[in-house]
Amino acid sequence: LQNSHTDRTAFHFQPIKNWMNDPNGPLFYKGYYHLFYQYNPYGAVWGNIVWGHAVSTDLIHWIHLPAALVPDQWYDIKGVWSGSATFLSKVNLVLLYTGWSNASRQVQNVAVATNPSDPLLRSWSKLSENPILVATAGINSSNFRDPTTGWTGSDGLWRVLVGSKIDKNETGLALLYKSHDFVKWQLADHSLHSVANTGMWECPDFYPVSMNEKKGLDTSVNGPLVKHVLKVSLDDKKRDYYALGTYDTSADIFIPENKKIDVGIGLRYDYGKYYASKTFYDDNKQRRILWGWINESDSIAADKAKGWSSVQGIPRKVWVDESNPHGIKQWPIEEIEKLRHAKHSKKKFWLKKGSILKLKAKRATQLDIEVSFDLPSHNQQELVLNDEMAQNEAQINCGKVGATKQGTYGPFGLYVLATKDLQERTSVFFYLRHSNKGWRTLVCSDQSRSTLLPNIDKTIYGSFVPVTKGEDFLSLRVIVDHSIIETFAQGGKVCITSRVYPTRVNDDSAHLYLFNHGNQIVHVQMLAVWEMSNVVFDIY
Ligand code: DQQ
Repeated sequence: LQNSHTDRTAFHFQPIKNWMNDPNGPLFYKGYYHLFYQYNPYGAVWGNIVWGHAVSTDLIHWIHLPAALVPDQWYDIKGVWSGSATFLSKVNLVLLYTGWSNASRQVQNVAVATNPSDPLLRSWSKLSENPILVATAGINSSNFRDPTTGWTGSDGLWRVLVGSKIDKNETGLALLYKSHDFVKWQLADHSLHSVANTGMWECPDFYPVSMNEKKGLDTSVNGPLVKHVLKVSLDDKKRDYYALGTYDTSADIFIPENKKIDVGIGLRYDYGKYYASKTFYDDNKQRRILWGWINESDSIAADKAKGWSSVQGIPRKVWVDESNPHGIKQWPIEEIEKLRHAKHSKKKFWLKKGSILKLKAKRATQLDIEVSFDLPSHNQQELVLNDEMAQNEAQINCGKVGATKQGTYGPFGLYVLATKDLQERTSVFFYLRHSNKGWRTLVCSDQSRSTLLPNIDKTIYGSFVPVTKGEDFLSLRVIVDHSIIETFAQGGKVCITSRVYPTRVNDDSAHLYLFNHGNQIVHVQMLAVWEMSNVVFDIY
């Protein structure tokens, strides 16, 4: 058995070859979106990290540029690690990043765009004052990294966060620094926020969200109809957690809406693979966009053999979930719809118990699928507080059910990247579970039969789905691109990203099915399947 060459994606962001990890400093400037990313120019495993760089006018078609930042100073000679971009003014753009120094310390540095008239931002110069932040008393220089985009407070001072932890009790925290010029910084006497037992907080991200509009907000905006999202990447779990809360500017602290689902112990951006993510404010379309790194589920040996590792998820627009005061919604940016063609759709039909319905799709390795089902009528939904306990329960439940066990309502959903005999298939489905308070909805992404290959992480992912009053449907959007499957349930309230490596599925032989293994008949309100075009990346 062999990984098929079709593992490489057709419309996700990937370098031509080699290793990639975190997205860094995304921004929009003079008509171009810029993506920087952690990149190893010399191999398909982590190491020798530089800032890879690519530009695009639509976030889909990319031009690869030479690396923007490479290790060439004592303070970053072992690696140019993650960081963010900040506009000090419309034409004054800086990057703030972690350097791994010659003495293996983590320090923060600034690079300035040296030719602001170049829309491709090809030249950067590192400040002579670098490093501008070093770990001081009480901070371990091995836990001191990933500065955020800066924002200004009412006092006009710049603020940034740096991820850290307190060693003795594994408290994760976001150190707060202030500056009037982005060069000389002062550590505040308290962190912006901390949560016990969450371990190292990598790649913090902190941004305002509007409570009454889907529009995004620039990073310094605050006010009565504004809440804030604090996201951290938990090194121990390799998962991105967020919380919605209030940013009290006078005290300079973040107050979560609900302490039980505080950062690191509550909601996740994605219940599959998704890490070290970062947002930026897109001035061009007044929205906030989220990028996330999706690593491989196969072995290092397999990555070396194929010569590359990791993809970036399709950028997502994020905004507050109007039906849930604690959560946000995420949806693939609208530009991706330009790749849709050859639509097959069907409306209002029944899926009998036990049915497996083959759907039309010529090239089922590259699809965008939307499907919605009627919410079973006597279904009184119990809303679940998606804390860690609930998350474990969801994952265990999805694992137990798999896509084959029969329940009352479900499992029903999609088999994607399936062979005709269903020996290989990934199942994305709903399953309704009864508890003494009513029904609860689970959404699951089951990789257990995604490939005949051994040595692949085939975890069955799952989460509870908040189905709120007035919602009489259950919906899925699933984007399939060879080895990545991104699921957006209930309009983007819950997301699950999976990596899969089928051996017998290629562009001509991949199949797509709808299935219902529940006891009850299921009504499909709407189904639409689009084939997706390939994207050609250019090299500058
Ligand atoms: N990746 C970077 C670090 C960051 C980690 C190094 C997260 O700056 O903490 O490649 O994946």
